[in-house]
Amino acid sequence: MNKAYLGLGTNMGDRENYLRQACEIIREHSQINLLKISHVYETKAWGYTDQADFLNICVEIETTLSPMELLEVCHLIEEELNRVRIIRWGPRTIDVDILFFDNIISKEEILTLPHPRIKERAFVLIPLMDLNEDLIIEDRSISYYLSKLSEDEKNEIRKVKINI
Ligand code: X6L
Ligand code: MG
Ligand code: MG
Repeated sequence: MNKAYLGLGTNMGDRENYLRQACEIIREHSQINLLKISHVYETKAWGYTDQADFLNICVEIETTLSPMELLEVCHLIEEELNRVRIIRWGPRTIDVDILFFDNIISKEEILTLPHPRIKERAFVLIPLMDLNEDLIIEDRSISYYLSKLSEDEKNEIRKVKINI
């Protein structure tokens, strides 16, 4: 069994329900065990900022799938939940990203591990910290990267009382 961390984000329609459905697909997958779900955070949009706020979570899983097979499952979840790509970095029903897969470091364009942009994204770092404070990227802990974020960035992240 390999341990992996996924980041999920949604900012269209019934966001809470999309998170639940995505977790249900993960939970029911015969080759994935869903171990832990972070708190749910409401976050201001990054990248393309003129869009609705997101709900973001991270989950910890163990799996017998390979990284590429897990990536296929992530894409299947996005398809199943009717994700349509119109605007780059635009609104989505669900986005499922592989953040870490064991200790694998990969520079492949199709699947870069750890996820290349975790370090500067509070909407990933904060839910990841709920799951495991000891994760390392480029020889530094995620708590280090979190400490480097500005107060403004952290203020754009709000824990909400939703149970997935
Ligand atoms: C300059 C240029 C600065 C690009 C930042 C940041 C681009 C993040 C894309 C960027 C830049 C992204 C989510 C989101 C997206 C999400 C929240 C992305 C991809 N996904 N905002 N924006 N949560 N809050 O899950 O992350 S689009
Ligand atoms: Mg993403
Ligand atoms: Mg993605």
